[in-house]
Amino acid sequence: MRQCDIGLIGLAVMGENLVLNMASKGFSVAVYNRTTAVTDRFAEGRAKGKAIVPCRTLEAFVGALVRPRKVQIMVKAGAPVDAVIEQLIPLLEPGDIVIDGGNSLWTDTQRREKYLKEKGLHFFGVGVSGGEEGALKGPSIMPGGSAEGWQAIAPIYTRIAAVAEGEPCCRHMGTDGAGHYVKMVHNGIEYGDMQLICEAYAILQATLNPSADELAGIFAEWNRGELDSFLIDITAKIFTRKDPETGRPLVDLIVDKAGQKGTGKWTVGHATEMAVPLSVIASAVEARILSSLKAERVAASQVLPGPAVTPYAGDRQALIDAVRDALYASKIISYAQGFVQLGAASALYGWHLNFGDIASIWRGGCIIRARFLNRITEAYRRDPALKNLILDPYFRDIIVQSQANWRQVVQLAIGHGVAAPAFSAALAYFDSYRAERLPANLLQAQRDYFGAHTYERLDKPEGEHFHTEWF
Ligand code: NBP
Repeated sequence: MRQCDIGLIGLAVMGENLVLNMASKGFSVAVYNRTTAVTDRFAEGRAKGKAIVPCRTLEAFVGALVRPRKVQIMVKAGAPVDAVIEQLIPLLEPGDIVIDGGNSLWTDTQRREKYLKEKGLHFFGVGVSGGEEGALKGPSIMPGGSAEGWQAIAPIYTRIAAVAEGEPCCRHMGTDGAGHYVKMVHNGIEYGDMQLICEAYAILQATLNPSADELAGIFAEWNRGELDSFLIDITAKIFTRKDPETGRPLVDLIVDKAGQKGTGKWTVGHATEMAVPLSVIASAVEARILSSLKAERVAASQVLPGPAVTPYAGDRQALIDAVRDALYASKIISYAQGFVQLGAASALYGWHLNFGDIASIWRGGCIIRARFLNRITEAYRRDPALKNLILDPYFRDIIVQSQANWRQVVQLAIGHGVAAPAFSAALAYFDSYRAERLPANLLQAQRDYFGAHTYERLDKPEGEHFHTEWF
């Protein structure tokens, strides 16, 4: 049997397409799937005539690989990954490399890396973004694992990754769970981006009531500027799609209940655990949860009236431009928060994440690919120790210039009774972060009042604690 460069277990949507991507780049791939019929169907279908070796047992699969063996697992995240690892261990030899390319929780990856290291095996947690099409044509790839293991797998993963401005969208992120963590935050940022776009849409609808064709034009126009990104582009295209049955814009017929798989919640949960404000992404996760309460919302809409609304009488184009500015400023805040989270996790786990590299590998292949990621890379190249993206001169200037429009749009949303939780959270973060003084003095007094938690005083040295008998 031909010795293959790499093997992949799990021939569902992502696995199949990754295998075809690898084969198209000149790598030979052994494949295995728990249900043999799936392997057979693939072998007889899309894999036919390609350097893809279908294997019906794990023994045959492992035997088909060149050493050190590289085995990518692409099965459902969670217990299935552990099950496959357990089956592989007796078949592998020290120095072999196991790669989990699914959306695994980074702490699972850390646990698995430690476990396999004790057995002399390398374990890589590889974040893969881009969905089905990305997997086939070139995803953004975020690998985490040992430097030694990376040497062995780098030629394959940098070759199958998307290419942005001549550079592969794949860099070694750091040890153990670093790759899966970065992928998780990527997904959180994706949640934020999508919610911000939806709020821009909701505000435009409430104030200007544009047609779907007009909305398509607005988003297409935005996509020609700094907002140029995959998500803005597909949004413009979505508005152009007509339902063949009714002739109406398809988007108007889609039920307003959003689903989610969990990576957004993981991102927000760990940010909170590390005391990192992640309000834009948190708002996005909550907005999806609230949207899913459709029956409750419909009932509430009958008994909870909103404000009396006067039609928007201002300049139409000026408002469209203002919404664009509010969207961009809010997006910058969302990324600023996400990168602060990455910094905190990097310090916590000793990953030495390179933020400029991270922004640059998100430029291609993945869902959040966008022109403005270049600006983030530049900001971190200017100052690798940058505490917060909004302190970088480029982003600071944009936010300051957008500020009036941003505030006007949030006020309009509030006045019209339109929920804009992510826009509002972004603006509140900006106003809190730039505040020399917050009302936390009163909060500390309250804590001291009921719990004798003590407080510090502005007129006394830092670190000196005081308590008052309030009653
Ligand atoms: P799924 O997440 O739907 O998993 C299906 C695969 O897992 C099948 O090959 C199935 O084998 C296998 N499997 C299961 Br389920 N339990 C198993 C077990 N105990 N032992 C062995 N194999 C088992 O596939 P997917 O949508 O291709 O996603 C794969 C991974 O990539 C996931 O972690 C996902 O979160 C991640 N991801 C997905 C996307 C996307 O757009 N879909 C994007 C980025 C990342 P069977 O055929 O025998 O049932």
